[in-house]
Amino acid sequence: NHPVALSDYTPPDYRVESVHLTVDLHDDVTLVRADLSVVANHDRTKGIRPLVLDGRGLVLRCIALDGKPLTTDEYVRDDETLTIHHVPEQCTVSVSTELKPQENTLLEGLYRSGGTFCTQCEAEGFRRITYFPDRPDVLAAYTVTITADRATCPVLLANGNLAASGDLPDGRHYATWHDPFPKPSYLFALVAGDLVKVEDTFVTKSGRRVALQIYVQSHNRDKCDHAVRSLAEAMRWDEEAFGREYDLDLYMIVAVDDFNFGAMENKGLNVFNSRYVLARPDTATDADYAAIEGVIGHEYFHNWSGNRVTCRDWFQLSVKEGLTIFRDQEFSAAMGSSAVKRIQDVRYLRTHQFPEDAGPLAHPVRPETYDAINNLYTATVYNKGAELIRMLRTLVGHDAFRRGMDLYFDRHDGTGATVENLVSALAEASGRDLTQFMRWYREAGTPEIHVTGSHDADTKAYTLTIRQGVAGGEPLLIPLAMGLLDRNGNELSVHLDGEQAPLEPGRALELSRQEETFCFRGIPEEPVPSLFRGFSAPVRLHYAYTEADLALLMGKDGDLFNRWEAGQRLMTGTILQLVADRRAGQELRLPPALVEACGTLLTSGGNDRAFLAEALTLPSENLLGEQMKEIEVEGIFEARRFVRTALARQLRGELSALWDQCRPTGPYRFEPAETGRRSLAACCLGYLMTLDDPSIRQACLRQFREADNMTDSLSALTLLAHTEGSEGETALAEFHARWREEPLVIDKWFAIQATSPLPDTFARVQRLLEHPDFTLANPNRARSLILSFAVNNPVRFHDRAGGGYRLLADHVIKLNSLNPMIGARMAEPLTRWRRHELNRRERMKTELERIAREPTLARDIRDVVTKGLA
Ligand code: BAL
Ligand code: ZN
Repeated sequence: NHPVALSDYTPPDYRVESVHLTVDLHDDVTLVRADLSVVANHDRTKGIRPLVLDGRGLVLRCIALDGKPLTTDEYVRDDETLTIHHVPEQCTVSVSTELKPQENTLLEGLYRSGGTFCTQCEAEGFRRITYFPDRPDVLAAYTVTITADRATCPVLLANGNLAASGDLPDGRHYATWHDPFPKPSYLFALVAGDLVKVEDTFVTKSGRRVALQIYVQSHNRDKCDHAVRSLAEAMRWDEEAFGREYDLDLYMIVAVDDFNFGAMENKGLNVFNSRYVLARPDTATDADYAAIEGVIGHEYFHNWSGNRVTCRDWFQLSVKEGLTIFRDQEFSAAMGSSAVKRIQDVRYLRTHQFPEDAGPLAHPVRPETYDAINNLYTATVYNKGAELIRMLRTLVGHDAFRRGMDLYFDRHDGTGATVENLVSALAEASGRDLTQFMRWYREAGTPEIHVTGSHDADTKAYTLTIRQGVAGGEPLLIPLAMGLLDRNGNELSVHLDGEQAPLEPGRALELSRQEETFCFRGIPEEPVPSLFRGFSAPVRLHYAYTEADLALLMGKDGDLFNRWEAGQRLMTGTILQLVADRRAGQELRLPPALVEACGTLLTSGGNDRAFLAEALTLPSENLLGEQMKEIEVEGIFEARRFVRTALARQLRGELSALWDQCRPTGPYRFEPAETGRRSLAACCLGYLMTLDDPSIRQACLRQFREADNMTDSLSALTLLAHTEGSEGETALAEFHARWREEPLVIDKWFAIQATSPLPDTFARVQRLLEHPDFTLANPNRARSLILSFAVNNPVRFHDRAGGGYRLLADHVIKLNSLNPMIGARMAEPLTRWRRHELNRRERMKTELERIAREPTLARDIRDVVTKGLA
């Protein structure tokens, strides 16, 4: 029954009104009994349809209909379903199954992480716990009783509110939880273990008290403050920005070490990958703190955009994920620098989503078909999906957007929504016809926007001609936020020919045709256009900026995002030219324009240090590669390194002075001014470390040893470990010895080594795979070593001998039986083979073919490999 097609969607034949679940947890065999109140949801005068329940890998003990056990000739079972042919209009179906969570390495369904029983049900994990119509449009009220050994599992949690608890014979105990909000099975959660609780209280805007509880292993008790604070901030922000209030008396978060996703928004009981909960200044970096704030916010915001209003089917995944990413982006922007947040989000989109959209795994934000649902949790559905919401807000305006969101939440509360439902609510609230916008949800691919400008000195008219090239040919509706600068960098009034008044600030032009022109009047001289301000649409812009144009925009554009963007264009153009020069055997020279522009940033770039750090950061090797039809791995690496070193040589004085100004003045605080200071310090030190100066290396080693926080310590360690010299080995050994008991810190230790540009990195990665701290069973650890190497170290992963490809394929094969969801993610880099030169192409493809030949390939991996080879 694969692939699944959106066009095949039909409403469920049976609804489930309520579920009573009893889960008896044991070290060997866990027993699950589910009593489902089932109601027919089809016209039975036209025939009685069978009740089909989903189930995978289950041991069935017994099944009964209204209390009467069914004999084996009354139902049919295969690997994925259990079908009962004769079902009354309304009945209770009782199913008993046996599980062995301790043997579940998939980390889907019920499993154990470090002794804690926990669940992950999105997308299709619930069917690994019991037989059930496991689809998001079957919403039921759940009552869950958990029984377990009191000594090993003193804490028993499920969704909703605690209804009862008490002792049982033989040292066991129980807890019964009731969740009054009907929910799909993917939001079910259960946790049982020996955990401690860190608590706070939040009073909602209507005055209700909500207990906020974070459950962790006792040794992590001192790493929860930031998560609790982030949760309270997210709750307040959602009340203010979206008018959304929390609806239960209790909000629980449990941190577990073994988790496929980042976190999961189960109603009232989020289960989190511990990396998005645990933080102490000495164990977590600023980036970790920010990610925790963002992910805690994300899961919280799902309470409305995901839980109260879920998705009707998995094709509509973006109605909860794209929308919730947009909401968490806005939250994080409000907590810190919004321009820097936007820069980071766009960099993420370009690094992860643009290549996906240009390769064999490309799919629309709302796909028409899928093979393996786990592979739909993509940068396209999430991050491009968020861009679509952002464009909708730009098109309808902030006020109408807010009214539209209110309408959407009110209208679809307690149900599963579609993309049409979401866009219709915004259309109704704004009075706009958004039909054309729906194309964004249907088409894969990144639109290419070609812009030319022409100025008529006599009429003082300036004309922009804009052509959109998009897969499928039909034009998209695209908001173009823009401005015009004169040659001194002053903002010109943007007055469209034929309009009464200039364009209001914040209003975007709208592109809706294949080619169109916009004529502006009263423009005395050829201006410099600032296009797609704030990255107002997820497109690739083609405009022939000169170096002088870019320098002007970098220094003067009123839009901070486009100031950064201009710098990135200048850097990218410079590096790609050097790649070509290197290929042609020419001596590499750094053009003065870039030195001057960076020098200006260093000396008079303003007080926003976080922004300055972003502006001074060269585009990554991966982003540079994306600009080339055929990626020149070594050329990019060498040219980028040349630019970095040459800039450091020519601007050494300025870099040292700024680094000095960025020294810490007090204990660690996670606040915008301080994170900005630290990131600028790391940026300056990064340049200075390219100078191969023993005194700078010693200063870096001192920073590594003496910093009171992980941010400064780790930035120094990374630079030392990525530079020739004995200090790197010394620091790595000290770091491991100090942090051996902290898994999240040891993940960093692995990742730093995996991403080193030094020539011995492949051999080191091979050694690290044998390290006693390495395990493939823990997704964070597997990602920190293997994916970091494959994704974030192009020059070593793509070594011409092909060892990196073999290593990756070997581990995909190992994960095939252990954890195919993670295995599928690991196979993805190999699917990009078409972008490389012949030798690499062949070797990458050979490894994909080797995986494909595995006799029993899990669906998740087969899906990626098949698409990668197609
Ligand atoms: N729903 C899966 C995890 C997340 O996006 O929050
Ligand atoms: Zn989400």
